[in-house]
Amino acid sequence: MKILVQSTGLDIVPGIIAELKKHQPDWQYFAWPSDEPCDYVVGWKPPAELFERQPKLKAVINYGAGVDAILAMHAVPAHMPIIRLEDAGMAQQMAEYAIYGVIHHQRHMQIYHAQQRAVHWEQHEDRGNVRRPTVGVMGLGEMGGTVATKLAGFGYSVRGWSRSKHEIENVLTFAGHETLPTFLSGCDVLVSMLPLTDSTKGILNALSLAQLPRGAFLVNAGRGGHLVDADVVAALENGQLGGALLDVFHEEPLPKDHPYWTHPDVIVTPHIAATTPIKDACAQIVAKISALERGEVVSGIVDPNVGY
Ligand code: NDP
Ligand code: OXD
Repeated sequence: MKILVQSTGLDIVPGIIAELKKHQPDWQYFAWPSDEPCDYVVGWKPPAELFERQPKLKAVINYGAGVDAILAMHAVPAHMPIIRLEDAGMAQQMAEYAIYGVIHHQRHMQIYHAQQRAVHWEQHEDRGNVRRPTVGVMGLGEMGGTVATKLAGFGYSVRGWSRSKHEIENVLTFAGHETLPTFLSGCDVLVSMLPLTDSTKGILNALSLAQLPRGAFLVNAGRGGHLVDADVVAALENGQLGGALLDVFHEEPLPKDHPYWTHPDVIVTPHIAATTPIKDACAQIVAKISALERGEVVSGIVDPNVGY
């Protein structure tokens, strides 16, 4: 078996090859660019040239959970399956990221950080009336499903929204676009873990943000394209949004003059909500390729028509 490993932007190819070898020392590995005809490519944003130079490929393994970038490039031939990573150690990180956002909002951490900078001591906890926020999770797949379950386990009142109906213990679930206003109306904290598709692009805009309770907090770890940035900034300015924890952006790195950088109620992180852990990812990649070679059906096959 010959595996081609490619990456755009990050120098992770040697590490991936070393890790794959630990699982399957008998397979042969090639770093892109290579014209050695390979059976599978493990890649992140592979260019069209790769597919022109690799006529024997049977499938592409996307080295990540999100497939919006690979689909937008239109480089993968239509007949070739794209298989994505499922969880692979990312969902737990996502849950940690979401819980951080919820606690930041619930426990007034933005105020206390500002107070510390001003050397000012003042308590804002309302001890007589402790109310935990209701958290809404958009997207109930590998990431969102875990996030919702862990938040519910932590004692939060949790609601979730997805395309098809999900049953998750202790989570109030909603499905479909017609339920979006009802779902949003109960979310003191909104956590988005959606994939970026034609249906979800710009989904968080002036109209949908207005359906949240006033002062709601937004956590976005899906993709920047879910937000209409001007509407988010306006909602922060007029108090409809109480703050935001943002990990993903239309343009990455986030341009230096973007208002998110300096807004007092926004925390910016550089697309680190969940990074792909090489060990888990490579174990999953080897398992998927081995299953494909045995003629088995594998999970995580992307449907290009729906975009995830
Ligand atoms: P999944 O495919 O497992 O889950 C996607 C979820 O979104 C599903 O529940 C799906 O509904 C729902 N969904 C899709 N389209 C719609 C729609 N139009 N309306 C309502 N719900 C919809 O993906 P993952 O959970 O693995 O990953 C989600 C995204 O998280 C990735 O695509 C990526 O963008 C992002 N991500 C970000 C990272 C970061 O570090 N910031 C790291 C990893 C991922 P249904 O269940 O009905 O199909
Ligand atoms: C992913 C990501 O999609 O890192 O895996 O965002």
